[in-house]
Amino acid sequence: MLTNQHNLSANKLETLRPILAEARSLLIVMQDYPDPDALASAAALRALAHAFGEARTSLTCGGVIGRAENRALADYLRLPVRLFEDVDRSRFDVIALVDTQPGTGNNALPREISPTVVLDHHPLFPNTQNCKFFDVRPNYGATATIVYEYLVEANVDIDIPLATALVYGIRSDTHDLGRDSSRADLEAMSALYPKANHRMLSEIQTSKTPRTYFRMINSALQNAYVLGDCVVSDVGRIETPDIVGEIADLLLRDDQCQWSLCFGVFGDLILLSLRTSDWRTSAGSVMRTLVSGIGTGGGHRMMAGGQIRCIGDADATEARSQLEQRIETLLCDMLQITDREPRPFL
Ligand SMILES: [Mn+2]
Repeated sequence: MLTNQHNLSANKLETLRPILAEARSLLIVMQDYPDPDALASAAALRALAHAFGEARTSLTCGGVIGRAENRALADYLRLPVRLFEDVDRSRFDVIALVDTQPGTGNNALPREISPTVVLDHHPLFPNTQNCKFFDVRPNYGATATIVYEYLVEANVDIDIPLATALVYGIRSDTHDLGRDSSRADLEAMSALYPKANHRMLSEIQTSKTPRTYFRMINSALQNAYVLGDCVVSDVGRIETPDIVGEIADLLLRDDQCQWSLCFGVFGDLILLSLRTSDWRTSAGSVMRTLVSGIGTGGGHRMMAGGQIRCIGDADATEARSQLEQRIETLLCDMLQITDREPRPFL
């Protein structure tokens, strides 16, 4: 039996309970390219809704589940994730956003639609405050931890697959509790870990991945260059957006740099992923400045993401390199990098 960690006020649960209990149908919307935290949070919210009432539940996203690990997780959970545009949203009486918020630019919910429920751990967006129910805790390392607390407070049984997903979601968003995590994440992990399927955790983490993945890593490394203590790479056109974050994570492991920035082109978007191991400056606030006026973005202290919609052809290298140079100049200004001559990484 899991014990209540007292992080969640009973009041919050009692506000959410009737919303889920009275819902006939629940549409859960994740980010366009859901990560393990989003998948686990959506599965957990579905479990909560099913414990409270009889809502018919659909899980949706605007894109695809990209990374092989994330697909393996969704398969293990038997999560039917549908494309948002294939669902008639007027047929749902409750819409919930998990691990994202209305108007952030990374989910498919049209801006004019206000969801009923928002559960997230990114900084609070202004639109969210107009929603009927929202619980946004930027100090938490994972949305999965927030939803976990609701399950515990409501005494809902957490089965092995769900415990496994929550563990994987928390682990992946916090890099094994080492990055942007809180005491609550540790408490959730401590309670859930013994219940998780450890063989499955290992299988998900080492799932088979197509050869294109290795080509992408190869070109990211070949193209990388160094500005001050920041390593930068443009991976060009990508098949799934998650790769920019993965490459930024990989490049941050360089023992001579405290920052990493990765660009990628997806559809008509230029995606950015920023990571830091420097505690003095927040990656999230740097990212907000980088995309200010030209795109959307944000994040946490050590990791952040952003996106810029291209007016012209995103593949046109000339326009893209101008944009990237503008961003690099801003980055150098903020990080007080004086030597702005790019040096090859390898
Ligand atoms: Mn998350």
